[in-house]
Amino acid sequence: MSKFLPLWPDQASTMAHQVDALYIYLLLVSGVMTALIFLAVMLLAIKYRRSKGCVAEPIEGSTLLEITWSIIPLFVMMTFFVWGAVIYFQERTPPADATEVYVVAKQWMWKIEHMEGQREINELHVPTGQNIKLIMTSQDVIHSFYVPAFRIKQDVLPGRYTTLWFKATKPGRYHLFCAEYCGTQHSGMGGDIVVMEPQDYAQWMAGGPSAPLQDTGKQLFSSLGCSTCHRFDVQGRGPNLQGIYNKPVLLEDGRTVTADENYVRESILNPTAKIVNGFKPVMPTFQGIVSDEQLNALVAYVKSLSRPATGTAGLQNPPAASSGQPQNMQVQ
Ligand SMILES: [Cu+2]
Repeated sequence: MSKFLPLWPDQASTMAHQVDALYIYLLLVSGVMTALIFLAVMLLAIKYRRSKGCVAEPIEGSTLLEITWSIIPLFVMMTFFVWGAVIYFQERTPPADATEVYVVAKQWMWKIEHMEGQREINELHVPTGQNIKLIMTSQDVIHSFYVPAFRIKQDVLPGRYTTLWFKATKPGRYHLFCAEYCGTQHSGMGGDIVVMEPQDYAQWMAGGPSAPLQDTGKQLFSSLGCSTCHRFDVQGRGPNLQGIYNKPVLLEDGRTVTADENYVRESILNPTAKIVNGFKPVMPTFQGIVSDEQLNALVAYVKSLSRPATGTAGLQNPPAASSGQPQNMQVQ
């Protein structure tokens, strides 16, 4: 039936069934409640209708009755809240093993950057059965990343990162909408999420010549001169960035913040906003110097410094120090 009368979009993510189940439950409970109230109104109107010779009697309220019909529906309605909150927290908390993809929105397109360096516009290729975490920002106004088939939606804001995650379950093409009115061509700001079988995805991924995002970030880290102060061998003028990602950082003013994506981003664009305890506010801003894409690459690189070493780079020999690049030798 759904082919002729599609009431719901495709269910193509692990979250879709849960959201639909809650929605159906909400409709059912609302329907039953409406019917009960409607029925009571009708029956009472008939039973107590005006008839000849009938004299109205004043009725004292019944506290017990009133409490009963308030408390029981309250608990019934609170199930919406509890169930909704469970789904909300699930949708808000990306699994630790999620593959990260950067999204930059602008009027009027979606720019996608994979960690492997693949770039796409208005298309996002993902494999089935893998958790995908989107790290999103906007170059201009507020947009909203909305994929009905996955039952996910998140505002994409200029000046900060917001995240979203999903696990696609069914190969296919699913429409991506911008769900925040963002200017004249807002309605055209769409795209496709292309969900592929893992082997097809691997093939697609192998087709691109791009360098991994963190390598681009590493190059920027060196060419922008970051590596002269943020050193890995000796204490530089800036904090050593190894192992800081997602860890608490003590600030000069006594606060402790978590070094998440937004913290790293802010520290690049507005370095004096949060000064790490023991350091001087000497770092210049990179606002207007790095693009959002370059910022993503830098963030990806800083995050990579906190990952357990893979391949050639050992922990004692972090990527920048082991790469043979001379930047660590220049200043002493
Ligand atoms: Cu938009």
